[in-house]
Amino acid sequence: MSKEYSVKDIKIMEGLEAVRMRPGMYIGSTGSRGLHHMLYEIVDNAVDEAANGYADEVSVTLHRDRSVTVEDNGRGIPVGIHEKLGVSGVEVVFTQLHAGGKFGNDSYGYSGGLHGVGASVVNALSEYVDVEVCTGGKVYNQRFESYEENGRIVSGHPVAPLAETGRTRRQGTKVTFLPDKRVFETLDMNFDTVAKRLRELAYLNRGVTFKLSDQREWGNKKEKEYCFNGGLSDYIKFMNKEKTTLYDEPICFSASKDGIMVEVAFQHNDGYTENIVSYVNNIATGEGGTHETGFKAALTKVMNDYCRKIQVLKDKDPSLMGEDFREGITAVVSLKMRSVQFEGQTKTKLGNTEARPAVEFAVTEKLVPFLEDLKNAETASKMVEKAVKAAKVRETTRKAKNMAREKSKLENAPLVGKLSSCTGKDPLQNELFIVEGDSAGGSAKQGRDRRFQAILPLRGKPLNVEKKRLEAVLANDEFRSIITALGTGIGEDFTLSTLKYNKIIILSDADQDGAHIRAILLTFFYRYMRELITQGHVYIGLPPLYKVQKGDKVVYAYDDAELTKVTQKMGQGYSLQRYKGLGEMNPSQLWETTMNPENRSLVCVGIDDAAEVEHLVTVLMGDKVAPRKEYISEHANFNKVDDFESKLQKTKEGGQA
Ligand code: 28F
Repeated sequence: MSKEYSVKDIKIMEGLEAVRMRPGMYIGSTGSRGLHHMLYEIVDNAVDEAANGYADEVSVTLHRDRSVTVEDNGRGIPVGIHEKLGVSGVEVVFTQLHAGGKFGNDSYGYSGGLHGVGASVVNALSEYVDVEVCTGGKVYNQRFESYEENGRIVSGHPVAPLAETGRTRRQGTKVTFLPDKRVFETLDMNFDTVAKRLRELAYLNRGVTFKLSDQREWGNKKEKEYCFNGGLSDYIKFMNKEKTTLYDEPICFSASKDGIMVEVAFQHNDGYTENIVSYVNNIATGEGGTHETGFKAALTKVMNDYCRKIQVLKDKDPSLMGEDFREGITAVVSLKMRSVQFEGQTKTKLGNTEARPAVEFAVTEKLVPFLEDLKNAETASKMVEKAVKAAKVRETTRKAKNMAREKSKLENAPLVGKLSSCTGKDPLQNELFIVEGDSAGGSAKQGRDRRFQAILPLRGKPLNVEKKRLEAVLANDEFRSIITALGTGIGEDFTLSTLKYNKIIILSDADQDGAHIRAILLTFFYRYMRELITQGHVYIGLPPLYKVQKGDKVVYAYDDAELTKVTQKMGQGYSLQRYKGLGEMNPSQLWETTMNPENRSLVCVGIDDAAEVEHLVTVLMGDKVAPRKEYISEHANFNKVDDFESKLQKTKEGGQA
């Protein structure tokens, strides 16, 4: 189907060609994460319409043929003809490559509804896109297709101009698209992943209803619906659900300054760690940035001023530290603003300097009157009391930390004695295996490549640090040897710059104890060295579960599914060994199956959904037994890695999520 392309058409197509040539530039990857970004681009446009107050419902449907439908009940994409481009607003949104592409030059316009930022990217990477707009009592449709024509790929080309196809009283936009199998490694959206993102959007956009329907399996239709009229306050309640909170209602407020809308909610629990999650335009800023800095600075200032005002702090007393006011805090900071600069390793750090004063303004304007309002006296005094206690313990912990640091320096040898370090000195090459048990530790020491692989055997279970203060952690030998071996310091002193190993690989048995040790180690890293996880340094080693032997042919299987394949291929007359623990393998087997980078498989631990991980750590590691029993009875699956870590985003080494 060829026709003369006008100069305008060629310019538009060149734009979409650019997307198809380098999809990773626009949606991050062509693996599972990139596929989900396709959906999120369209959902974001519907959310824009809702965030601007014109829609209150967004629905997502996953179809059998792997196409996806997103629908909102907003005003509908404009159907009028764009005066300069001579095509409808719908065609503009789906064929014009907006400069603001989130994954292009990482600026993203907001609130005033710079819609359709990513719609053209989705169009370029889809086999087809069907758009239906209901507005002004009429239904309009337009279809875009990507196809190959004499070796050339045409991307996202309108089959025909926007056409009026019926009448209706409804209004809104409905987009159905089929991601192009020539671009994506998988077309399988993950229901839980999508559901979690929609739940997060529901918390961030109060009062908007998000629906998800999975129609891919006959007879196994799954539905989810989220709507939180409490918005961020409900989000805080979700994250604090299993915790003992110091006051019943989260403190929440919002304010705008210089065109930046700031929303904040927080609530203290009786724990000792801080958990602050932040967003810009509904995008999680896992690496923090100027908005988080503003929140921390303003909270510290407002709370210290308040402590002085009520004479808890005398003039001669030093101010409390920010970390004292943040001990036990669960907080969410959500900004809506234009032309965002994302920075950092994974482009999830907010760089705009103007965001800091905007957040400081919101906290100062709203928290000061809150504290002074006598109806909040109980809450205010709980916050002050918690901070004063934290400051006292900090003082003693500082001494304990210094002592521990001195001790670890002084006793470096015996402490590190447990550690079999490697000869190589390049942190980027080096790997530290934290191995459960002395016998496995012994095999790992003998089997490893000592040029770049260090071994730290753990004797028994380390301390569960959830609900423990820092000095208890520092007093625990196992963690002291890990802290010393890694070289990063801990908590507030943590710095990645002195990390001695690029990969920290947890090797534990594939049984309940192994899973528990893994969970304890991950809790420790999550609580006191979180950047090790967010920067992708923490891995879980996967030892084989089975050894299948026939004659001198030996094949290892890493899970039940693989065992079936291996035994089918092996045919009759094979012998089967089920490994109960790492200690059953001799050094060369352990090396071959689990440590040799050539053929081992590792799971990289990441945090895809901070709120979910926060919630899980509390449920599984906290001191309340009932919710843990309930969760485990629902989810336990101790044969595989999928238990506690399953909520942490996992990617195979060198593979996709
Ligand atoms: C299922 C996905 O994409 N919803 C959208 C709108 C509404 C407007 C709009 C969108 C042209 C280029 C500005 C309507 N009336 N859901 C969606 N709803 N885009 S996308 O305008 C796009 C303009 O950018 C809209 C008045 N103003 C804006």
